[in-house]
Amino acid sequence: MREQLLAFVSRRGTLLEPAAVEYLLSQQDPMGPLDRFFASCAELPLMVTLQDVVRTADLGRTAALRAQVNAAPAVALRVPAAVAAPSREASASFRRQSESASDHAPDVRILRDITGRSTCEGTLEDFTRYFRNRFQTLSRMLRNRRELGGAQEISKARRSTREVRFIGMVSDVRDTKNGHRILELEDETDRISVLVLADSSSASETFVNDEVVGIVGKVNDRGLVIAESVVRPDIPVVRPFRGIGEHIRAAFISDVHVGSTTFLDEKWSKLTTWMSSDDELARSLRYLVVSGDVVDGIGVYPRQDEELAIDDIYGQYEALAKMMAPLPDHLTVIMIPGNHDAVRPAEPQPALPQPIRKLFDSNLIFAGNPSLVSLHGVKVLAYHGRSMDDFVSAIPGMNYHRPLDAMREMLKMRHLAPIYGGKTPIAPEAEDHLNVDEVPDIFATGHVHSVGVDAYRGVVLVNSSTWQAQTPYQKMRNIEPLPARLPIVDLGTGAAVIKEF
Ligand code: D5M
Ligand code: FE
Ligand code: ZN
Repeated sequence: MREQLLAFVSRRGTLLEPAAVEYLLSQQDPMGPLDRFFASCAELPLMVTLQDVVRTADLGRTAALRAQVNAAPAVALRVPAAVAAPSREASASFRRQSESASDHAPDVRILRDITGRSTCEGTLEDFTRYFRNRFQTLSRMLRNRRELGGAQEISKARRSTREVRFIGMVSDVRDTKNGHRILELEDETDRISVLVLADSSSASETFVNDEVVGIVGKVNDRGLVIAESVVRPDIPVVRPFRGIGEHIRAAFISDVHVGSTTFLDEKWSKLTTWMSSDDELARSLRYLVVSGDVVDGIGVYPRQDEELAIDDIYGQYEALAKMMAPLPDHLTVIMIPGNHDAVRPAEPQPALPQPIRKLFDSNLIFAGNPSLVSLHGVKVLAYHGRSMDDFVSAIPGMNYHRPLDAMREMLKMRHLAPIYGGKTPIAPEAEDHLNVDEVPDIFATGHVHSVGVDAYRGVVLVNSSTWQAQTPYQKMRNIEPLPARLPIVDLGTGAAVIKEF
C-alpha cells in the first residue's frame, strides 16, 4: 500500500510528507483523503502534508489528529464579566420558607445517563460517528435560530457571492497580527476560513476547538468569509426558573476524596451532624446531589500512595458508606462519579459498579457522569466538571476560582466538554452524551474544589465545594481550595444559598 500511495502522488508530480504517509496508511481507505485533496486543489503543492490530507478527511478528524500529535493551539479569548459573590450564609427569608422534607416522598427520575448503554470500542469509525452526532445535534439547535434560517452547507456557501449563512465545527482558532481572529470551520462537505474582525460584535466572544457555531457573513474574492456575526447554540430565550409549588431543597456536594490524608473528617462530621439536626434549614433538605470524586482513588496521579490514608479502593468506598450512614432518612442521595472514582476515566462515565454500590444504603441512587436527573420535575444536570481543566488552559482569564464562568461557556456552547484532545478523555459513544440537548433548570458541577452559585438565562448554576484540604499538588500550582461549603437550592423558587462548615 505504501508503494501504491507514493506512486499515486509522484504520478501527479508531487511528494508526500512522511507523517501524511503514516496517517493515510492508518485509514481504512488511504486513497480517499488524497483523492479529495487533489480534487480540491487548483494548483498542486510541492509536497502534500499531513494537514492537507486531514483537512479533506471526515469531520472531526482534525480533532483526532490534534489529540495524536498533542499540539493544542493557543487560543486568545475573552475574560467573561465578574460573577456576583454568592451569599455566604442562608438568608433569613430562605430559612423562613423552609418546609419539612419528611413531608414529601422522593420523586427522582434519571432522564439521561450512559450507564448500561455504552457501545463504543474506540475505533476510528466510532470516532467519526461520534463527531458526526455532535455536529448534527448542535447544528440542529443552530438551525432553529432565526439568524441562521436557510443555512447552507459549507461547500455551497463558499461559492456564493451574496450573504451566506452556514454552520461549522471549529477546527482551529488563531489571532492575526492586526487583532482580528480567524476561525477554521468544517462540516461534512468542506472546510472554510472565517475572519472575525476586531471591531465586530463577535470579537469579544471566546471560541474553542471542536465547538459548533453558526456564521452569517460574506465571502470575499479570495474565498475567505468575513463574519457579520457568529451565532452560538446558547440558551436562546431567557426563561424564568421553572419551579414547583413547594419549597423542597436540594444540597450539593462533591470531591469528598475519602482515603486521602487531606480529607477533612472534622468538617465532614460537622456536616452530617448538622444534616441530622433539628435546624429548620437542615430539615428542609430533601435531596443531596454528590457530583463525583467521592473517594481519592488509587493511582490517579503519580506517587498518590504517599498521600493516601486508605490505600485500598474498596476500603475507601466502605469508609465513605460508613460516613454517609448517619445522614437522615428524609435525604435521598444521588451520586455520580468523577475522575478519581473507580469507573472508566473517559466521559461519559457510567455509574459506580455493583460491587461498590452494595456497600451503600440501598436507597442511594447511582448515576453516570454526566446525568440529567428530574427531582420533582425540576431537571438537574449533574456533571463532575473535568473539562474545566481544558477551559482554564484554553481561555486566558479563566481560572479554577471562577468555575461559573466555564459553566456559562458550556451552556453557550451547549456542550459540557467541547475541547477534544486535552485533559478530558472522551469515549466516542454513538450518541454524544456530553451535549446539553435539553436545557436543565439546575446545572451542577464540582471538580475545581471551589464553590459558587449564580444563574444564567434562567438556569441555576451550582459549583459544589470539596471536603479535602489543599493537596501538595494544588499548593504547587497555587490552587487555593474553598472546602466545607454547602450550596442549597430551593426547587420551588431556584433561590440558592451557601452554608459554611
Ligand atoms: O482536581 C482538583 C483540582 O486540582 C482541580 O481544580 C483541578 C486541579 N488538578 C488536579 N490535577 C490536575 C492536573 N493534572 N492538571 C491540572 N489541574 C489539576 P481533582 O480532580 O480532585 O484531582
Ligand atoms: Fe476532586
Ligand atoms: Zn475531579
